Amino acid sequence: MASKNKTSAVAIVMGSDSDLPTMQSCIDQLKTFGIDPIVRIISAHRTPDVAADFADSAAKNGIKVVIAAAGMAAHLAGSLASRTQLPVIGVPMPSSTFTNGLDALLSTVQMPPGVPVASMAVGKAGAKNAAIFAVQILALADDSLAARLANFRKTQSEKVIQKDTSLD
Ligand code: RP5
Repeated sequence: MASKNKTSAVAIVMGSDSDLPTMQSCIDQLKTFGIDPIVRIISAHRTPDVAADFADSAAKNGIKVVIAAAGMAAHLAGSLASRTQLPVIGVPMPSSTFTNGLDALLSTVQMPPGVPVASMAVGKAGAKNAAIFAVQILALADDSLAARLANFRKTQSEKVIQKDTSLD
């Protein structure tokens, strides 16, 4: 089914298809928790009307968390957050060779008081954390998801301990 028409508790919106290779880790991470996200390419600047329609209808379409990824003057997360009460997680993309993502980081994180965006780190680390953070939000009302999250944390710890032990 085309992502435009499917339903999911999580929507990933990115400003350009050039963001997709970075955001693939977000999609993949969500899928490990059994969440198949809606994935859209919507630009705050190039398709502002589509962005407004998406944000206005997100909650009534069953979306619970929006993940918004954009680079350069990254207004996507903030502009979506201005039109929905859903939590919006921003992921700054390292698309600009000029600042390597610092521009997008500041554009995403420096929201004026009253319209927050939960900003992640720049690039793939932020993309992965956005998925985990979305799961943490959804797990508040989903015991099965909370159990999967606990298992993820346990496995992650075990892997580090194993690496530490292997140095002996
Ligand atoms: C942003 O501008 C996009 O999110 C992307 O990170 C950046 C460059 O876009 P393209 O020129 O690659 O389409 O809006």
